[in-house]
Amino acid sequence: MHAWPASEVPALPGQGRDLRIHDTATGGLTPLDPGPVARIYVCGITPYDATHIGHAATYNAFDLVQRVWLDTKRQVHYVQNVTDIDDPLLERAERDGVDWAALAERETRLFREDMTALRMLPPQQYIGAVEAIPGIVPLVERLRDLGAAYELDDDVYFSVESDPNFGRVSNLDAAAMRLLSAERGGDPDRPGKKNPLDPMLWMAAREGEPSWDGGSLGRGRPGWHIECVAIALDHLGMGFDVQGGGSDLVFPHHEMGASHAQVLTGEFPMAKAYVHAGMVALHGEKMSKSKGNLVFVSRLRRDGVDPAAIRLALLAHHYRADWEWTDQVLLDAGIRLEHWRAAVSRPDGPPAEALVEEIREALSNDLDAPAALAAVDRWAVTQEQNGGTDAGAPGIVSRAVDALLGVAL
Ligand code: 5CA
Ligand code: ZN
Repeated sequence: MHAWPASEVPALPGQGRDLRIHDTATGGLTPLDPGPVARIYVCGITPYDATHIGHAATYNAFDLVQRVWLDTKRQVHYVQNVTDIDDPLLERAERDGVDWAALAERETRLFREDMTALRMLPPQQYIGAVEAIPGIVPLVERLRDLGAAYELDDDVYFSVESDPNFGRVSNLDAAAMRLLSAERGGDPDRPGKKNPLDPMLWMAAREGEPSWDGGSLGRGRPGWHIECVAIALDHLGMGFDVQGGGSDLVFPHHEMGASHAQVLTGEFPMAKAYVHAGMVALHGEKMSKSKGNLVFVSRLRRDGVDPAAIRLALLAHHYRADWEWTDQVLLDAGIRLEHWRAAVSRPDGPPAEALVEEIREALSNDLDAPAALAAVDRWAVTQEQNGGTDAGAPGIVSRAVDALLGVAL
C-alpha cells in the first residue's frame, strides 16, 4: 500500500538529544541507543471508521519519537500496518450493507488525508494485512511445526504456554489477562482451547466471509497479532527500537506479538521498548469506534479547524496521560497557535538557542510535549513584553516548532 506524502523536517542548529522513553515491559524509563537507522513499528488503524482524536493522539506520540531521532541526525525506518481484514471491519460492512474491501479502502484513504493534514511523518512501509498474508502463512506453519500451535475445528491457535517469557510485556495477572482477552478480540470461553488466553493465528474460512489460500493451513484469514509480527519481522527484523500503540494494545496485542516472535526466533524482546499512549476520552468514556463517542479529525477539518490547532491540542497533553477531549481544549490550542504565529512573524526577538535546547530536553525526557509548549509560550511572552534584538530568532523558533513538534507556523 502507499502511505502519504512527507512534510519536510527542517534541520536545526546544535545537537539533538537521545531519547529516554517509558517502556511498558520494564515499567521504567529506557535510554534508547538506536544505530544510525532507528527502527520503529507502530500499529495502524482498523479502517472501518474515520480517524478520531484518540487515534491522532497516539500517532502524534510516535511522530515525536521520530522527530527526536531525526534531530540526532539518524535516519528512521518506520513501518505501520493497516488491519484491512478483521471481524470489526466485516461487522461494520455487514451493518451498513457495503463491501468490506471498499469500506477499508475508503477509510484508509481518509486516514492518509488526516495524517497528511496533521503533518505526521509517513512510514516507509505501509502494509495491509491482506497483502501480508503470503508472509503470515509460513510463520503460522513454522509455529505449528515447532509445536507452539494447534488446531481446533480447522482454526489454528497459538499456545501461550510454549513461550517461557509470556507475560513479560504487560506484567498482568491471569485474571486481568482473561478479562482483557474477552474485551479485546480474544475468545477465552471457547471450549477445547489448551489455555483460555491462546489467540488465533489462522481462522479457517467461514461461510460468506472472505478467505485466502493458506497453504497447508487451508483457506482462511490471519489472526490479528501474527499480522503485526509478520510485517514487523519482515521489514524491521528482531530487536527493533520501539513498538508503539495506544495502551489498549498492551494486552493482548503486544504481549501476544512478543510471544509469537519469541517462539519463532528464540529471542526476547521483539522491541527494545514497548511504548504506549494514553486513551483519549469524550464525555467521560474512552473514545472508541464501538461506542461511537467520537470526534473525527476529518470532521474538524471540514468545519474549518486548522490542523495545526488540532496538533497543538494533542501536544498539550503528555502522551502517557489519559485525557478528555473538550471544546475548551481546542479553543486553547487555537489561541496558542495565534499567539505563536504572531510571535514568529515579528522581525526579531530574544535569542532562540536556549529555547531550542529546552524543547530538545523536554522531548528527550519521555516526550514531554507539554513542557516543550510551555517553553515556547515563555519565549513568545518574553518577546511580547521585552521585545528582543535577535533578527534570526523568530525563524529559528519557527523551524524548531516545525521540526520537533510537527507544527507549521
Ligand atoms: N489495527 C489495530 C492495531 S494493529 C488497531 O488497534 N486499530 S484501531 O483503529 O483500533 O486503533 C489504532 C490505534 O489508535 C491503536 O494504537 C489504538 O491503541 C489507538 N487508539 C484507539 N482508540 C484510542 C483512544 N481513544 N485514545 C488513544 N488512542 C486510541
Ligand atoms: Zn498491531
